[in-house]
Amino acid sequence: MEAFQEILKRSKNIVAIAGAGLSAGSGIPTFRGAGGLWRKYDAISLATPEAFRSDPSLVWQFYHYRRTIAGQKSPNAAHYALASLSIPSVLKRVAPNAESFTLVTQNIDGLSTRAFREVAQRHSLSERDIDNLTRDTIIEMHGRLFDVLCTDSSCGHREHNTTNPICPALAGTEEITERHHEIDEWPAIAPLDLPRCPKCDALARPGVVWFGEGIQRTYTIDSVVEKADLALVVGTSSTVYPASGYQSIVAESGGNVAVFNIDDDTISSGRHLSFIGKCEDILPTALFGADVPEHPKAVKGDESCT
Ligand code: BV8
Ligand code: ZN
Repeated sequence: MEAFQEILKRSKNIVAIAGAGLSAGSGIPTFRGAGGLWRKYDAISLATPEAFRSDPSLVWQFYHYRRTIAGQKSPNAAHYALASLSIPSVLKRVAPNAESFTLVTQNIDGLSTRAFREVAQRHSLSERDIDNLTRDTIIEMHGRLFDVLCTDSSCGHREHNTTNPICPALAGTEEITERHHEIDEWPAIAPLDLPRCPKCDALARPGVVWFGEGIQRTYTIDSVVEKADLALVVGTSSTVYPASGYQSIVAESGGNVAVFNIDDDTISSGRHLSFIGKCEDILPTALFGADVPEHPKAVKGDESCT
């Protein structure tokens, strides 16, 4: 812990690379964890353009299920700890030499952005500052669960829509999903009854990045990673590219890498510090030592989906 705080004190450009483990403490299943989606549903096969083309009803039920869960959950202490680093005055306190902090998250649940908005409001930042800091310090590289995107590329309308169910035909299907793991028992919803683009009425899709699709803001991320001298790798199995490659870019450029994970099997060699345990328990202390900022709304560990 001392070694980490020494490194924090002299770091200039900090990047946090987060995965499903960051939201596990909020009760959102990870892809691999015991109750994780990966086992129940082969997310790779469902999270692809091919799957959506061949069965949009199935894929929309998969994302409706995840929208329903994410809509019921709240950020945990790890979300708030990272969100606090997006506040310049707080970053200065934690890392006095830091010029920048950027969170690059693989999560599409929106909990990091929600945590930041709350922290920023408590620091009485203006709405405009909150929007600018959110844009500049939080990168949702795999898109957002509550974004919907028109499938007609000539229209390309994208909007943030947290309505649940997003269309009447999906109502209640989350129950079915919960009970029946056998995919073929999900109702076949006609494409005309699935979410449609409010602009051109074409079929709409979840605003997330599917396997085989380019990630969001790739050039911004590359420039952040290239200049970073400290990477915080939080709750990720580092199995999906390009996200899993960023920490070695930081290490290869002489930077430090600190890993926060319940498993120590994600630890690779080199200039690494590793903190094994629940990130919602360890990260706030590692960053703030004894004076962890209070976050009244942070969910306590009993919701965990580790
Ligand atoms: C692309 C959104 C090209 C959708 C997701 C090179 C080599 C091999 C393969 C590839 C390669 N380059 C590209 C590929 C293909 C592919 C890939 O990486 N495949 C893998 C399977 C090998 N990559 C892509 O397709 C990427 N796109 O390459 O496009 C291109 C380029 C330009 C232009 C056009 C095309 C895009 C990949 C993005 C896919 N979308 N999500 C959705 O969510 O439905 S990926 C999704 O899975 C997540 O976002 C995340 O990235 C990944 C899951 O990983 P984790 O988040 O780490 O979760 P996991 O459950 O695995 O692990 C949780 C960890 O937390 C564990 O370690 C656990 O121990 C820990 N944990 C649990 N609880 C806690 C905890 N830790 C701390 N505290 C706790 N409480
Ligand atoms: Zn459209």
